[in-house]
Formats: sequence, structure tokens, C-alpha cells
Amino acid sequence: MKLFVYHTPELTPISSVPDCAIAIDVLRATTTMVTALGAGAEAIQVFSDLDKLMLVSEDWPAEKRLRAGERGGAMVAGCDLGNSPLDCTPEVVKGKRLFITTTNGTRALQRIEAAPMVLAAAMINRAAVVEYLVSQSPETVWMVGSGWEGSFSLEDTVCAGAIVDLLLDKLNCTLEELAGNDEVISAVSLYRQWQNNLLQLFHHASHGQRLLRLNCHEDLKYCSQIDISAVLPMQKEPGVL
Ligand code: 3SL
Repeated sequence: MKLFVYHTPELTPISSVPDCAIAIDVLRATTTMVTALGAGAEAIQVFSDLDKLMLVSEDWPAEKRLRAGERGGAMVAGCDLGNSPLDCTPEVVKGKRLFITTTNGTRALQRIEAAPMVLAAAMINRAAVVEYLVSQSPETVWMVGSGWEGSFSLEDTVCAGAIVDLLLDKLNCTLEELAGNDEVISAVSLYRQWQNNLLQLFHHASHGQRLLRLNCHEDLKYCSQIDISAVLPMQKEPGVL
């Protein structure tokens, strides 16, 4: 297995597809997706464009759908939900399809949707991702951070590093054997430096600070937990997990 980390959708190659591609948006889109599916959502359908989301979801029975929209961290007017994983309780999402658009996370998923195996990873389901990779043994794996509007994000990189760290242990191989690019080595170094202080790292991160200004302290706490969910969002058809 060779792993590659790309910090943003924009930095992700367009000339080829890997055997497996993983979108990471720890704050907060992929954490929200894991949580929603864990709470019984029927599926997650992702959109980068809000108008398209509204149009496509119109064809779905109103009692079986939820529209989730986030821009700049805030809920989009006219949607049922924003992008807080804490809103995805069984009472709210069970049996419903979540039609979701977010600033960066849904773009990352769309960027990799042509890969034969597409997963969504967050800190909360890190071990589930690793377990699946070990069981499937894909030859090439891309981990794509969502970043923020084209720039690097600490929280997505540290999550990629957490995945690498556990994979090294499970596969009993060296970092040199696993790493396909330098970003893999820097991601695992970041994780090893902060693994006992993830919440503090998220408080330093620019997007963490943006969310704190929006009073999302509890979201940061929730998203910084590691290995608390066995749910693995997996693409069933392009754009649907
Ligand atoms: O950018 C995204 O996709 C979101 O996860 C951002 S936010 O955490 O909802 O602000």
C-alpha cells in the first residue's frame, strides 16, 4: 500500500485516480457525515452547489429529507440544518437522507468521486478507516484534506497523520514503505506532536478559531475525539454515501 496526502482538493492530481480516495474534513463536514449515518440517516448526498441541492432534493419526499447547508461556518437560510455534528441526533436524522453542501468538505468529496473506493474520514472514525484499509489492501490511497478555500488546514492534516500512525502499527511496516509523498511524513509528525492535545491544536487552527467565534466550542470538543465511532461513510454512487 502507498499513501499520498493532498492538503486541498486543488492540490489533488486530476490526471489519474487511486484505488481508494479518502476525504477528510474534521471541522466539520466529515465528522457530521459519520455522526449522521451513526444516528440512522438513510444516506448522505453531497453537493458543492446550493441551488443544485435545492433542486435535486425537491424530488425526494419532504418527510424523508433534510437539507443541510453551511457557508463560512454558518447555517444557510432555508435549510433545515447547518453543519454541526451535534445536531445529528437520531430524533432528527433517523431514516432521512441528508442533502448537504458545505464550504470545503463537499468539494473534497466531489473532487475524488471518480475513484473506485471513496471514504469519508474524521478523527472520530479514524480506527474504522484504518481497519477497512487493512482488510481491503488497496495499492494506492489518497487522503484529501478539505482545507479552507484552497489553503492548508491543521485539523485535516493531523487526521491524515493519525490514520498513517495507526496503519503503520497494523501493517507492521516502515514509514518509508508506506509514504508516497512528503506530505505523509509531515502529517504523521504533526499527529505525533499533538496526539494528546488535539483539542488544543484545534483551538490554534484558523478554522477552529473561526468556529470559536461562532460559539461552536462543543463542536470542537466533539470533533477532537478519536476512534469513538465505528461508522465508515463509503460512496455507493457518485455523490452519495
Ligand atoms: O468547509 C466545510 O466543509 C465545513 O466543514 C466548514 S464548517 O465547519 O461547517 O464551518
